[in-house]
Amino acid sequence: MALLSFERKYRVRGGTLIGGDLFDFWVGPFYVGFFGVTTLFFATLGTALIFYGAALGDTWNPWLISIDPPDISYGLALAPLKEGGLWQIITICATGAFVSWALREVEICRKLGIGYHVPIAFGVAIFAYVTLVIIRPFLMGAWGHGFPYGIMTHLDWVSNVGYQYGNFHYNPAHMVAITFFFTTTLALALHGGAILSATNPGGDEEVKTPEHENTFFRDFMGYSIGTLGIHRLGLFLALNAGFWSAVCIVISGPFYEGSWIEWWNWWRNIPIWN
Ligand code: UQ2
Repeated sequence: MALLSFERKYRVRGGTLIGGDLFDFWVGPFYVGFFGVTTLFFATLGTALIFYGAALGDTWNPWLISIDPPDISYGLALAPLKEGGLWQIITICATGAFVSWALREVEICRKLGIGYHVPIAFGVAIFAYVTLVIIRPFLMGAWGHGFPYGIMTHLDWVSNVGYQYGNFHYNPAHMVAITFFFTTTLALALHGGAILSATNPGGDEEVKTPEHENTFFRDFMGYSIGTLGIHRLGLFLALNAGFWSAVCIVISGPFYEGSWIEWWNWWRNIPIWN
């Protein structure tokens, strides 16, 4: 189908999740939709509040600006704006914008008649963020357990919380998450290399086909996962990286308060060699 007739077939009303025809139109290349409007609302309000919070602080150095969550003593209550209330509203805006963005992706998928793989993938990233600033603080009984919104301060938070549980590198879910992150980069490097080598072979060589990609990996390691399979594997690896990151932080505090170094004593205590 030519691009223009494809556009005519696809750029029609319908497929919305809410509100029927409300905002069911495009602005230039961008689909708007109900969730485009809610994204814009939350993102604009959240960004404005970040600038307001920065103006209340004592620096405009971008590296040092920080919007901090409330003190632990506020528990799960709303805090005054300047005492962490801004952080609370900004967290609502961020979550609202991310979820709106995912639902706008869903509406576009429905219009196109494609699967929901992209919004589901984005949903796992949202889940990791929500675990850090909503689920874990809620389970621990205070919004103050969320991380501060600042370039340096969020790094300090990660470091402090990591060592509060001994050393996060001994956290088994952290180990699994890191392994998935690394394997994701390995798979994408292999895949990117495979695609570029076949489509852009250099010299006067003609463009090659997926058979060449399959044959390379069969000659090389006796196995080719296939052109569809490599994308399934890539999505699987990347989603697991985000998922196990969320698991590794949500078990630290709500379900285990000790040191992850000592956690491994269960292994030394197995009766066979104890
Ligand atoms: C492949 C294939 C591709 C690829 C890649 C492979 C034709 C163009 C990269 C090879 C990948 C394999 C065998 C899986 C490796 C496993 C891990 C955990 C990294 O076979 O099919 O399509 O891009």
